[in-house]
Amino acid sequence: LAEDGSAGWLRYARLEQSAIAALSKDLPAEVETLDTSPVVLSARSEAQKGISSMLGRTLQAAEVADANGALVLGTVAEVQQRFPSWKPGAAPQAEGYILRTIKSHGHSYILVAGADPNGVLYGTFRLLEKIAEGQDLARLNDVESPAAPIRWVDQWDNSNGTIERGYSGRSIFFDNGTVRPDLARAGEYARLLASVGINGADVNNVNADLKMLSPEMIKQVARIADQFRPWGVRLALSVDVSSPKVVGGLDTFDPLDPKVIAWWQKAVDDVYAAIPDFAGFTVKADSEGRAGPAQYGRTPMDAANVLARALKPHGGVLLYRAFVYNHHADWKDPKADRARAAYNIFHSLDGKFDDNVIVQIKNGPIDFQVREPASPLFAGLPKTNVSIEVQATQEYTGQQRHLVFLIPMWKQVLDLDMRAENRSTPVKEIVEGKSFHRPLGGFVAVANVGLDTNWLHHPLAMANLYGFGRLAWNPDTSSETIARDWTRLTFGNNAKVVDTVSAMLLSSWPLYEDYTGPLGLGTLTNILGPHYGPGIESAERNGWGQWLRADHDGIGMDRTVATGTGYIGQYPPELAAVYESLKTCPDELLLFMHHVAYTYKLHDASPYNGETVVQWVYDSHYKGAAGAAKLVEQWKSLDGLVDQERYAQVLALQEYQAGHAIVWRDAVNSWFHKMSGVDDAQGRVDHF
Ligand code: GCW
Repeated sequence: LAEDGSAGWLRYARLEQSAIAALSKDLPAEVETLDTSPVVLSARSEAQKGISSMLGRTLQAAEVADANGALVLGTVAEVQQRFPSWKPGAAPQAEGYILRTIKSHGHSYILVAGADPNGVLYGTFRLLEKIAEGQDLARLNDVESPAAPIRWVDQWDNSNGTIERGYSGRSIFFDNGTVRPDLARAGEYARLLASVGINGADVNNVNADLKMLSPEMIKQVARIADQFRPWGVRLALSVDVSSPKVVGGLDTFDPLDPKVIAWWQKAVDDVYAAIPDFAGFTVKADSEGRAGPAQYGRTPMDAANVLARALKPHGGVLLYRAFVYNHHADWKDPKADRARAAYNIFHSLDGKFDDNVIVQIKNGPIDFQVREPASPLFAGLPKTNVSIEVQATQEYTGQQRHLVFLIPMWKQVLDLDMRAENRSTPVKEIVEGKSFHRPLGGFVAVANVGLDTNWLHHPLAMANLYGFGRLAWNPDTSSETIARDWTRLTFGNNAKVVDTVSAMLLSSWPLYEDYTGPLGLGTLTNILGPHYGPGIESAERNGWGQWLRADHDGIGMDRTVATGTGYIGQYPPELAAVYESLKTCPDELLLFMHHVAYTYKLHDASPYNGETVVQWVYDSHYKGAAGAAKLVEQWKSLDGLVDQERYAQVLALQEYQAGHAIVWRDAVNSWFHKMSGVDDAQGRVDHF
């Protein structure tokens, strides 16, 4: 059987006969829809599609089901009205749902009761997932609510149809300066997003087309919103803060100028006239050459609030990115430090942003490297709404030509306890709004799917998009659960397939780190070129601030308060103390936080076992490359258990990755050998 991956994880593959028989006794023959909103009608058609495909059974739509049971879709209030004796118990929060099986006259009614239409849709997808996994339907009893209201993807699509940092073909939204005529893929994308609870999508590059807010463009992007609407996904746009000048023809875009304020108000009103459920704007300003309020001596707060006030009456939000830094930094200045930038700029503005502004913070303080500490800004804005931005598109992590399952990386940041106010404040609870009682907040992933049939090029890369949705819904979900659930939906329930693919996924980030950038040093990709492949020296002696600070004696950025850039002092005191001291700083972040000799000894405990920095680099690179070779063997063990098309695609990619891992290994090891002059204790690196 050939499969092209176009369905993503929504394959609804036919179940084994035994599973079909077991499920069928509890699955009614009819579906009754208590609500006629487009989102609930999507839920109904999805249920019909999924059940017919997985079980080979027709689910009849009925206005009022007969007495033989039904799948019932509606809001909690509607379901209660339909079954007055049903007691919902704990109520779901906004967009949440209840899944419950009740018996009436010996027949099963499966209730999907949403807090609202989106909740009904999410509950239906969850039910279908349970069916796909062959779970018992007789005693459904789930109450689920999302962790936070903002659960968005960003696309970095340009209106000419290219995608910045996209590795899977051209834009599904734009072509040739405008929205493409055929938007079928946009609707399919929204369906995939909805299936994991994602409720917003910003469709254009944060390096925004200056004309995005022109009337013609708004008319066009409204067509994308039409595709999203039945799936409860709201459209958002990235806008450039110079729009009042570029689109509006004003002589200024100073956010405090009354003409500018009035222009934004009108522009936003026009957007809502075309797109009534518009979600809001994302703003990148004063960053990497983009225009910004700094030009007029204004702050991000000034700009954010003006846009937010225009959006507010319509229920829109403004996501202002904290990715603001100087990319012409002076590498000769030992105190210069790009990692400090976001906190330096935003912390003093805490409490001054309007309540529909969300400051969007990248997971780490630099830029989506293979390992970074959590941005200190997460703990630095207790009176501001914040969201975390992660990157599902693998810019620095192999560009979907290497397998890197990013969920464990994101979880490491989400789970990190910042110890703000000397109490438990894990990043996930900060962005959920729990830690500081914020009304808004959440999760954003740069996704960058493209026109490639399978969306993300590497068939296994879709696990990152799926997993992002799962984490945004509930960041406590384990990486193992996500890996296994995604594999079962994507490749079926065969135990060997599920075990093998999830093991591959779970090992992939650590082994990629092993053969690329060690000990918190950054990915070591060529940052001046495509951000792909080894380019160790490219980090040094330029304005971009991703410095390794390597010389012949030692390596690493000294970010301590005592002798370095002072970056560590941006963390709350308890966490700062952990990073400041070489004794307690975790080795995986050692070279991010400290400058040490190549012969500096790592901690005694496993996996470092008291090795020197340079020997660790040699060993981990051999280990990582061996791990990449093992992925090939693991995948080969599935020959015959996975359809031919995807089997062949993944095999080719894993073989390529195994080869490229050797290129990486040798480039990094020879560079360290040359820099340090220290030989490999095992004599492997002497051939350079
Ligand atoms: O990671 C860097 C990318 C840029 C990107 C920027 C950002 C959209 O290399 O391509 O620009 O981050 O996040 O704004």
